[in-house]
Amino acid sequence: MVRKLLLERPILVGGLGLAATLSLLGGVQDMVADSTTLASLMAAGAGLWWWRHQRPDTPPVAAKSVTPVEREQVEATIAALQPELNQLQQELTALQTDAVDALVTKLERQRQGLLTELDRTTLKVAIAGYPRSGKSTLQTFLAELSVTEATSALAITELAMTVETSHSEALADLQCHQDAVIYLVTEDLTDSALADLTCLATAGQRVILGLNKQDNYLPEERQAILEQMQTRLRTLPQPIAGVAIATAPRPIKVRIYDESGQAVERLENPDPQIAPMTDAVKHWLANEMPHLVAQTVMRQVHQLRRDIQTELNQA
Ligand SMILES: Nc1nc2c(ncn2[C@@H]2O[C@H](COP(=O)(O)OP(=O)(O)OP(=O)(O)O)[C@@H](O)[C@H]2O)c(=O)[nH]1
Ligand SMILES: [Mg+2]
Repeated sequence: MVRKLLLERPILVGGLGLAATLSLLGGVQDMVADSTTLASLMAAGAGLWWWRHQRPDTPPVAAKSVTPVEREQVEATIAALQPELNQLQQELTALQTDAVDALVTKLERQRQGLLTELDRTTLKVAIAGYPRSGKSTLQTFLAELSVTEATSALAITELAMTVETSHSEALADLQCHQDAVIYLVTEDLTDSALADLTCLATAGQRVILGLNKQDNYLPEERQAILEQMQTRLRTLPQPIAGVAIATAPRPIKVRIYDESGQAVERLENPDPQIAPMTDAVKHWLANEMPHLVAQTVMRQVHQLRRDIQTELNQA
């Protein structure tokens, strides 16, 4: 029965690993699914049908590209903060406010620090996502990458997004302290995740979206979710790539027949499928370091300007 159902769904072949593929093609091995797995597969198939019929495609909006930032622009913007700081010092001195020097010195130190930050040679990448989305598992692989890719260092931070709808603090943290963001989901984009991505894209942050645990889906479902995701990503103010990965695909049970016709069952661990993600990070490291760092520093400059303005408004 199980085998018959599997055979009736040739689309399964691509997603079940080599052992199962052989089983389906040549009858040498047999992929074994228990009744729970089968029920999940059928429920998932029904869910897919429903999902496809309930959700119209989001119409793409005119893409507003984010202007790339050059180092010189950042330096000029940092320099332009000096008169604002001087103005703050004068106003606070005129008001004889306590601790003028301490405040102005602190802000000036931050301003100088931004110039140093432009020379940073470590790429800061955050892995953000909901609980249990595979962030730590992916971090392990990327940490290996930073050892093998000798060009630049890589600093990876895991950032857990809560299941609440607003992530403003986490997003502010990402924008101020990270050069790029890997955003992990394990299902179709929720409105909350799309809001996060919109916020990051609007700030000009480099983001890649990973649909992790792709092994939880049949290939047809996975493709449908990925397409839906990519359609929604095209509505963002700057392009964000969406890729399907599996950082720790669950083991699959295979049945092998020996020469005497005896069946032996064993569990096989499929290889992780993370190449689209590691390729993206390698590309950032090799080709985009100065640009991504300049973008981050520019966001920090804007934050410092807002801080100075706040002090001026309160003076
Ligand atoms: N099926 C499947 N399970 C996965 C995959 N990647 C990770 N997992 C499992 O998901 C669980 C959570 O993985 P973690 O890497 O700890 O996820 P996390 O996002 O760091 O989790 P928290 O830090 O607790 O929020 C573990 O049991 C992993 O084995 C995958 O590609 N497929
Ligand atoms: Mg974790």
